Amino acid sequence: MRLNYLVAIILSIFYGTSENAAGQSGSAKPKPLIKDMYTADPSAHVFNGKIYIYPSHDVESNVPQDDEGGHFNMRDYHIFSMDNINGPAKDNGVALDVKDIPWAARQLWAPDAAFKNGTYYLYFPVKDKKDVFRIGVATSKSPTGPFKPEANPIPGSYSIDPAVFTDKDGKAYMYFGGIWGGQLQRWHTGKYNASLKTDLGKGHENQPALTAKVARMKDNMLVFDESPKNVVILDEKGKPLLSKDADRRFFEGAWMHRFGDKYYFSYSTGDTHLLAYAVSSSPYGPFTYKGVIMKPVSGWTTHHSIIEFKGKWYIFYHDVELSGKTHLRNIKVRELAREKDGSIKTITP
Ligand code: FUB
Repeated sequence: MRLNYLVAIILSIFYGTSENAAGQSGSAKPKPLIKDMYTADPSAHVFNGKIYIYPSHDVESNVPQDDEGGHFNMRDYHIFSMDNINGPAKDNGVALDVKDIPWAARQLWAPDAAFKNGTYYLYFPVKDKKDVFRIGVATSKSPTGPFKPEANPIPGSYSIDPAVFTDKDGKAYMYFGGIWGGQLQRWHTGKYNASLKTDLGKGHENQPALTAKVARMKDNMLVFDESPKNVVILDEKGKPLLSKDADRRFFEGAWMHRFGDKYYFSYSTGDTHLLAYAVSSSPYGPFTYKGVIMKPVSGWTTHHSIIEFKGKWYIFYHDVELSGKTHLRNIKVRELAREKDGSIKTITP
């Protein structure tokens, strides 16, 4: 028996069918990328030919589960790097701690990152001292930090889940927002209303759904260059999705990628647990709903990012394989497949 064949058999006894570190090849199921801590909401980027993952760092803090997500009580970020999609994912230590953000109080939720003019930017949602989610920014000369936060949140920012997309012309846009615990509904009239706990409530089911927001960033990447605008998603008849359309309307976890000359806005439908997408010829939309990227994973939340790496497309996401608990998640990656027309094939995790 040849030696490499023998090695393959031994490996398959330990690891199942032949697969890489991320568990992607053949019929193998993707495996958690990180096993020694809980990680979620992975925003992946390719910087200098390497993959960097900016996830939430889930911890057990014994806060009971509620509709506002109090049980997601995260305190710091670790950034992971991978030389290739097969891993391993290297932990680069604490990149930012809530205690070092002067205006922040609690709950460091899903972050994202960007690079411009020799500086890396880490964008993060966190509740301020009045328990209102704002979006902050921190800078570093290294993609893995440590990051130094600005003294105040981004002026005019609110809600959660920033995703910063830089277009081919160098213009960068922040997509953000999340309903329920993400507080987007509280800003519905432009003024904060703490009594709106989840969606807009009864009577709004037949109204256009709340939308994510988008704002172009100034060249310094620290502030918005315009007032945030609505990311409108239309149905097949050209009508905005309605609040009651829970299988298709935006909930949280925005992501933007460009494929050819089209802009793909993808997001979580929250309480219906789908990752869905909509397409436009402008980064501002309006977007037309196209379908489901991923069916529900184990755990309540579903949150993703999409990158191109060495000519292939990948989706980073999370589930709760390691813990079985909604607030203690683990990130994974798998390849994203498309039809010839660019539409995304639905993944059943
Ligand atoms: O991780 C906390 C929150 O859960 C995120 O901000 C949401 O997108 C959801 O994944």
